[in-house]
Amino acid sequence: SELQKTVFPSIPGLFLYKNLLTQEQQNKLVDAIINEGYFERPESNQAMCFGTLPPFIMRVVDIIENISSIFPDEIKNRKPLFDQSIINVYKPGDGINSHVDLDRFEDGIVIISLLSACAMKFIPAYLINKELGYSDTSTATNLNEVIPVILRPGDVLAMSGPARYDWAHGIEATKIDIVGDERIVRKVRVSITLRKMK
Ligand code: AKG
Repeated sequence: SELQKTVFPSIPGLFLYKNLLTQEQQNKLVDAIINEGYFERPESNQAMCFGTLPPFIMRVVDIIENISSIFPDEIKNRKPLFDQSIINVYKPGDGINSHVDLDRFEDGIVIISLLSACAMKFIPAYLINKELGYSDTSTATNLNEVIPVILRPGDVLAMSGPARYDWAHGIEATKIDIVGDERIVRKVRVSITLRKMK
């Protein structure tokens, strides 16, 4: 299948690769995550790995490594490309506050979406720092500088440069996202965030 890359003119360094993972690849990832037992307790919604990432994640890293210009060369050529992963599980209505990823992580971050679509909202980072504090994205929805990015199962989002440092990203705590004339009823969503520690 042909690789589809969506760019966002106002957010340099933000690339969305729609449907990068086939349904089978997505199913294998979800099965592996369940089999690892990370989420056996109903209250657990986050699992972190450091160092050598598990084989089921490395299979996706292999796919990502083959995408040319996903990151600038100096990021793309580092070894390893990623040494930390966070798996997040969101029930319908769950979100994540708008944030810029911590400085302890290198530039060049990837988010893999599984099982459900959602809208991730990008807002200029200075709004978070200077005006909102660490606020939830619903506050930012009133601002006209919000850029919604619909993430669907199998999509891979890449952030580097301005997308990583100058824009904050978050997911509103809502069961339904409205983006233009699209209405997304959220199901359980799993994401895998890949980063490299400094
Ligand atoms: C983070 O873990 O820092 C995220 O931004 C995760 C975003 C997502 O789950 O899609």
